[in-house]
Amino acid sequence: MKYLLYIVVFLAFNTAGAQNTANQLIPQPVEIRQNNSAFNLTKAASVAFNNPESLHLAEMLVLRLNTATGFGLKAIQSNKGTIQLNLNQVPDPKLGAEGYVLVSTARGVVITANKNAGLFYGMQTLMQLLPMHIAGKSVVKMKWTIPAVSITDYPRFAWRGLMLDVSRHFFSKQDVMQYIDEMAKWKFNTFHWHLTDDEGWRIEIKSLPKLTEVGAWRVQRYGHFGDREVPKPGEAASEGGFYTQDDIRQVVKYAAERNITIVPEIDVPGHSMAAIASYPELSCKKDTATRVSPGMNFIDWYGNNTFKANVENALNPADENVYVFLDKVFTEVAALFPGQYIHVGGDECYKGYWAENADCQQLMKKLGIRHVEDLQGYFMNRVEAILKSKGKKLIGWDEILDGGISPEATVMSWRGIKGGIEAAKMGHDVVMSPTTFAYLDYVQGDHTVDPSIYAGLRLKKCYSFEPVPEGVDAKYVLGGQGNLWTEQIPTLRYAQYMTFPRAWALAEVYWSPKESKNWDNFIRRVETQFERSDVAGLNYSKAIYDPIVTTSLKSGKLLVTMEAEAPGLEIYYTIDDAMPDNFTAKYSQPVQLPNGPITLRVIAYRAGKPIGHLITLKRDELEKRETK
Ligand code: TNX
Repeated sequence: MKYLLYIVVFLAFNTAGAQNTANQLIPQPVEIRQNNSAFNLTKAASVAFNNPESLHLAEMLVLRLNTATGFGLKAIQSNKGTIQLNLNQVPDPKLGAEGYVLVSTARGVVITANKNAGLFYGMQTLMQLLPMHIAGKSVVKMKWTIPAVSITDYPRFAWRGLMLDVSRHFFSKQDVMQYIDEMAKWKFNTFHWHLTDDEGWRIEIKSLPKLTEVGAWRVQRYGHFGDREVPKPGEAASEGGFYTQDDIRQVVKYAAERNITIVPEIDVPGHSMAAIASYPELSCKKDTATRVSPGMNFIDWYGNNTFKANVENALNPADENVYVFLDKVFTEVAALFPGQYIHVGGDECYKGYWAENADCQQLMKKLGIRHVEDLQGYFMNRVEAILKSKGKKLIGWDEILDGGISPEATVMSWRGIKGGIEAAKMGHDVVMSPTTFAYLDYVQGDHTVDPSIYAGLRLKKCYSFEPVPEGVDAKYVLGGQGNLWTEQIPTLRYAQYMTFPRAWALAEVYWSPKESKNWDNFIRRVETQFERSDVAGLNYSKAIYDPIVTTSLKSGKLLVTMEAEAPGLEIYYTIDDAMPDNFTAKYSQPVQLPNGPITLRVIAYRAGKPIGHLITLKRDELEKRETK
């Protein structure tokens, strides 16, 4: 009883101080005007759609509204309803295929669009306009108020993607659908599904059963991915999984209902150890002892994009059987995915085994190729011909430019934006997903707090991304993507942590007008989305509350700078081996570290309460991060 009273008091307080959700939207709409009233959703409301084609959308909306409100609302086909989903009879050219207009008044909400995709995005905005409890999974008794607004909204780019790597770690069909669901909420429309790599082949190919009988499974290993012990001879492979073709069809349909096109990736000719473990004859050495990599270290990196693979993981470009194999693979892949693109990888292919192979040498002679690197061009052109014969367009990582590729090929720029610039200047369509702004596997906070990986990428850096580089004709930039490689990501919940909030920054970069970009405004909205995510049970990183500690050398002394991405933080620190709190030194300007075996301890506070992680850095670590 006392508990109930508490809830009632809490809710009364909560509605009185209801937040203005119109200021919280991500991505920021093109145009939003707020009027001085509000709509109150009650159980007397109806959800109506004017065109039978939109029935599934109305049903989806009703399901989501009913879950949290318990109102039992129904979807009806009608021109009148409290919440109205209307397809335009005469298309509004400004809105294109994905835009929408949302008008809420005291009487109700009307969403209009040219196509279902636009209605769907209007619905996502509506969900964000409702109080955050709408994202919950059980019924809450409260006042469901929507501020009165007029929104006109449409995307800046047609390609707004996220990539999920399901090879390094396998994610179940349910996980993938949940990931797709989250993407849709932030108006992403392209799901790049990285289905094959050295660590597992994840898509059933009926004409090549060993790809999943063998290639989907690796020996069980624990611990840091990349340092794991190699498979022992005869050791059983029990870890992994794959999607049946029925699974794939189900995911494709689920995505399509959420306006998401799936771009499947079959990564060739490199990154192919799982395929070679299944069919060793596809490689140069044809080593029948080849196993799916369990996350072992088999590549020596020399920097500057040069490396050596100590285990062969590339298909043999001189073997006609390889193209027969690829034809079978792409026949089945093309039939499963209705989208126009198939991603063929092309990245990080080690060609040392090609150079030693007599057939490859002969092929090079025949083609007049001097450098083995250029054999990749030959291979990619053969792959493109296969895709064309299936009615599909080729997209690949920026390495597909090496050795020449037809102008119709689309280039995904990952090694910075250089490849994208070069490709666009050659007249290729490009998708921008550079490591420098869009690699969601990189560490978002301090690498002594968050699990360390190749590099770091802060939220603010993601948000600062401009996908159309100076001097590039915007018409060649289809859009951009965030890439979630999963070497270090074993679960969906951790995948969410790595994806958000950075994917919100990218969602806004790819959707909202360039002119409306405003970090201070964005970071405030991120914090309101944190609250909504807590209600929804969505995981995200709070690295914006962790101090960013950088150092430099000044007259032989180490100077330490501390800042944080979230607004309104106070940073407290110690250098005397005491635990910091809001009574120890408060950071206001760069601190010169005295000599000696010093450890810096830092934590941020807001409104008198600690927030974020305690960061502990010894002198040698501080020296290492010296930026100059
Ligand atoms: C490079 S990006 C790769 C991936 C790794 C990633 C890690 C790309 C085309 N290839 O195989 O997972 O770096 O950040």
